Amino acid sequence: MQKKVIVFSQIDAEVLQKLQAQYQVVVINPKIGDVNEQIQREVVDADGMIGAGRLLNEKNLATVQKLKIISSVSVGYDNYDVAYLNQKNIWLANTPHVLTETTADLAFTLLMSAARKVPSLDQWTKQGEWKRTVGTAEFGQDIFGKTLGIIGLGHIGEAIARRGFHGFNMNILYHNRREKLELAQPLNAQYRSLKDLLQQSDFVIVAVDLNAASKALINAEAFNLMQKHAVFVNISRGSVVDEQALIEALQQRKIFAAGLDVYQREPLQDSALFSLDNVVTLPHVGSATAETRQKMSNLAYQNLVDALEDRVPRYLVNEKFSVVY
Ligand code: 8YV
Repeated sequence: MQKKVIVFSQIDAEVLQKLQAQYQVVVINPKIGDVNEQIQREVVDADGMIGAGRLLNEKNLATVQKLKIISSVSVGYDNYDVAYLNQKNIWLANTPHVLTETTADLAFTLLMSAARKVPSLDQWTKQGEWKRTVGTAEFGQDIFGKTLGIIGLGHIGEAIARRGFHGFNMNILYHNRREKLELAQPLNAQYRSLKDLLQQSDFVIVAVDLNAASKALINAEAFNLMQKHAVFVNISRGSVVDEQALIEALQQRKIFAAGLDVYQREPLQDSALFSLDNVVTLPHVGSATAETRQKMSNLAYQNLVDALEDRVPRYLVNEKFSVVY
């Protein structure tokens, strides 16, 4: 009997076609009704699921009978109740490595855009406001040779450090669950406590995964430790930051600017961030290039097929209990 696969978000068209040629495929469509109701209905006799960006837990997976694998087209897996999946013997696979460099590029895009006021000065120019030589109001922050503090030195954090060290001659500080002495020599990366990193960095980039230890890690106290000329960048998960504390720090000019790709609630709507001229807001596009998303979809496809064909997928989250970022 043909196995059943649920596609619960948009995936690469070629991958979708390959799945449709191999399995009975049901695509969850937000336009025809409540997504959770569709998932609850279709998951009963499903063998596998593939997609990203949706909460999957006891609320919509309670009716599963034979679900073997959830293949996430993402490296982060905070959308999934891993303990519940373990309880139901459901594998969870992710797509590490293929998005590392693209996401690090985006982190530096946000760093440079925020440091040099790119969005607000672009609008200022386009609105015809450039009627005089630029002055201190238009000045940004130097980047070359400055101190970059990275919170979370996983694969993405390390790629960010490489860009800072080799590309901008930056002094690299990092805070991580463990010291990475192997990076001390090639990147002159120096471990710091979170407090020291925040106080000593000209630029702070958050690249941790979201878990119980990192939730609201960057709060009002953290922003009070940062320097007034400092630029803050978050490409991890919105809930790692107390967003209201960040808004207040920006409103009170406790830091120079911020560059954000993730938010406590997504999509970002009706936010106080929209009225601020010292924040760059992007719509969770860290891995959003055609080439990278195709690589992620292909990897997620392979993880799914391996599981459905009784092979152990290469990138399992819950079998190895390791975070691969
Ligand atoms: C995903 C991401 O594409 O991989 C991750 O963890 O955050 C992005 O690269 C996004 O989560 C999909 O919704």
